[in-house]
Amino acid sequence: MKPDILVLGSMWSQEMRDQLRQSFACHFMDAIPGAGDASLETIAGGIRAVLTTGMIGVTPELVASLPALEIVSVNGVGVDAVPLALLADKGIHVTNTPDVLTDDVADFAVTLLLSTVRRLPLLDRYVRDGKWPARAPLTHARSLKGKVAGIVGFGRIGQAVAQRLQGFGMEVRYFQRSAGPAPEQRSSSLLALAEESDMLVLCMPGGADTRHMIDARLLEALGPEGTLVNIARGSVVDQDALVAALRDGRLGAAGLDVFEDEPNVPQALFGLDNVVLTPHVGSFTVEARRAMGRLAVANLVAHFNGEPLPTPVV
Ligand code: 8YV
Repeated sequence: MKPDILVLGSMWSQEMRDQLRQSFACHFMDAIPGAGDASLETIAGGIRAVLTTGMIGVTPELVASLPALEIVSVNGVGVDAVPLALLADKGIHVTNTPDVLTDDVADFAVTLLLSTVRRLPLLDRYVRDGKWPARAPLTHARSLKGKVAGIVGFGRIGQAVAQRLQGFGMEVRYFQRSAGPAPEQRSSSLLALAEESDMLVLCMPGGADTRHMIDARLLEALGPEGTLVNIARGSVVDQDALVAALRDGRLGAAGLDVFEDEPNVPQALFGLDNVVLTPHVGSFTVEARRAMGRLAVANLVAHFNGEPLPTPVV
């Protein structure tokens, strides 16, 4: 008999759904069902695995309602939406999809940085709105070469971003709490990094440990000429402080792919020309999403075959 699995999220392609159905009895739900949801109650007792997205994760309530749960497979590298300690306590495995998305996410971080400093959306609007023939004034953008890029979180993605930015002639420094590679590039503190950097790229994991790590003081240190790029999680930035700093010109510019309450984005950002906004799409390529999906399924298949998990979260 195929194991019963709960598949959360609306982003699964037909290819993925067909592949999943070959090995599992699938119960698809767009989001985590609310308490007392009848459609979950009828199947909850038999669910042995949850396949979920990085953003949806699972809640402690959902875990409590699934007595036969053995494994949670996250289709994403970030596991901040998953109660890891609770799952470990219960002996429930957790897997994610590292590596296969690193290059595309790093490419996107650079795309967002360049779009922000070169103000690509503004220039596109300039042409579409017919301002070019009218010779409407435009101010010069800024270059990357010779500037300091500060990377917060120097894991796989942070290092891939650093490599790319070095290729643009930037000096790279980083900060993370734990020791990392290239100790000579590590700033003594996050505040020091913000003070030393022209552009700050956020690549750290989300979750309680990093919540609001980028606060008003940090933004102030980055300053009116500084640029912030966030491809990590909305939670790592104090969003109200960010909006205020951008609005008042205390922070130069920001490229934001992630937000505190997705898909809701503060209206106050919509009218600002020094901001580029994208809808959490760092890994949103055909190639990365296909590889992520396959790895997320491979983890489930390995578990039910009694084989080692390809990418357990440790
Ligand atoms: C996705 C992500 O948005 O990997 C992550 O942690 O944030 C993204 O790749 C998401 O996980 C897709 O399910």
